[in-house]
Amino acid sequence: MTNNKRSAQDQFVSPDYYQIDDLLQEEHILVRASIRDWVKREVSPIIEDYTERAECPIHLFRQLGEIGALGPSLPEEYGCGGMDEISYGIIMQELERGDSGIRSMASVQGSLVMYPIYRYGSEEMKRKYLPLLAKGELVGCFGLTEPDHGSNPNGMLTNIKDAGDHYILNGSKMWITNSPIADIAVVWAKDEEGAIRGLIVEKGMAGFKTPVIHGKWSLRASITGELVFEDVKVPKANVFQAIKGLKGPLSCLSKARYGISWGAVGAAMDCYDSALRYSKERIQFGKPIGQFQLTQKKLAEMITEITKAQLLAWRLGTLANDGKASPAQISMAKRNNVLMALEVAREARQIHGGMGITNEYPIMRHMMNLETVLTYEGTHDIHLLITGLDVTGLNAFS
Ligand code: TGC
Ligand code: FAD
Repeated sequence: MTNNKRSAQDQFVSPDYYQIDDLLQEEHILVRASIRDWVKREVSPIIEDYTERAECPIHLFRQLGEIGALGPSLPEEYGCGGMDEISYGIIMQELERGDSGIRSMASVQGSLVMYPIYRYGSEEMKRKYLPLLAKGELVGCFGLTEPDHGSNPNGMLTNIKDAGDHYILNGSKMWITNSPIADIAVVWAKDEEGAIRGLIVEKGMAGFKTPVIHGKWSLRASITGELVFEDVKVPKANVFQAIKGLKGPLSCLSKARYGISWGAVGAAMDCYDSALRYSKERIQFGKPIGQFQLTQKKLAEMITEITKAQLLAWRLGTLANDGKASPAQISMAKRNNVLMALEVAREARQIHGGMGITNEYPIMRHMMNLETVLTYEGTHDIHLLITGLDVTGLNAFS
């Protein structure tokens, strides 16, 4: 079906006010060009319709694998990309420029499913799952949040009990991206000593259900569900032996939050680009609205904030490449860049006037998506408190 909406035509031109491209290597520019082409070809023409129908474009998983967007910075020996952290960030930026839900598909698979298997799993687990996950032939999800434990995952109730050659898993997880379509779930649960353990639960295991969560006005092209475990028998070989404690899931979150700090910049760039073009085309009072000082103020502030966020993401990327990006530095970038993107979306919406609330333009979709991005992977306020703890040494959580 041909889609004639302006958003489907995708005229995006990337803003680079501070010549940040000069800081990138040739491979980064090439990666960006290939992902951008793919988004223009495969995402933009369909995303508004999928969003309207609240349907996940599941067919894109294998394509995400083909373009190298699933686990891009994990090693090639397991079928992954072997790229650096800046390339990984750029991929997330380009995907979220298309839609936060598409970036979510890649973030969860790469950073929250493949990364823990690579970092904490046995060699057998790595060989069994990573190549298929990298190709998008298997879909994974990550279960940390529970109905009564969101910001405070340490309080989780989901548990495993030793039953000889297997564990018995009970409990439930809430708000899990991709759970209803996932072949495997990386689940975090407490053992009998109260230590948090990570394990792989496979679709079809008796007592394992994944109901869909309906009624989201945000991230509508991403499918979200629950994980319900009733006496699920999980083989001991499925439990990560190399990690115990909350730092297991939090280390995965650091990887994903890093990607989001780049991704949010992509959503902001798309809103700015659309608003800039509209401000030159839309005539009121006999002149383009971009000629009014109040419109220029909005656009000037938008590009200033985008440029600052681009620099933050790039510098965080160089620290990550050197293995020096601290969790608190990642929190600062996630928090700053997501709020920046949401504020840019709101200003862009105003510049588009009434058209800004329609799906002729990508603005409202980005704005609705970013409300989720502000909350998941650690809420805006939790990241502020992580920065507060880092600079004062005083813990607001305990
Ligand atoms: P706390 O005592 O601070 O930490 C426990 C242990 O973990 C270590 N640690 C980290 N390690 C790696 N990376 C990080 N980011 C880390 N943060 C902390 C820490 O050093 C400690 O290690 P050790 O050796 O001493 O045991 O733990 P706390 O219970 O006080 O919690 C702190 C707090 C509130 C910051 C943490 O619980 C938190 O970040 N809460 C937010 C929860 C969250 O982000 N949930 C996200 C769920 S997944 C999701 O949203 C996916 S959406 C994906 C998509 O669709 O794209
Ligand atoms: P709560 O923790 O109940 O927070 C409610 C409010 O209280 C927030 O404003 C918060 O900042 C504030 N608050 C809480 N504690 C404090 C404090 N100490 N000081 C000050 N303020 C505080 N989780 C997964 O495990 N896997 C996934 O794949 C996943 N995907 C998601 C997809 C979507 C679409 C959404 C919406 C969420 C997803 N999540 C996922 C869950 C997400 O990580 C949680 O929603 C988030 O961590 C917040 O938890 P909560 O919703 O329970 O809010």
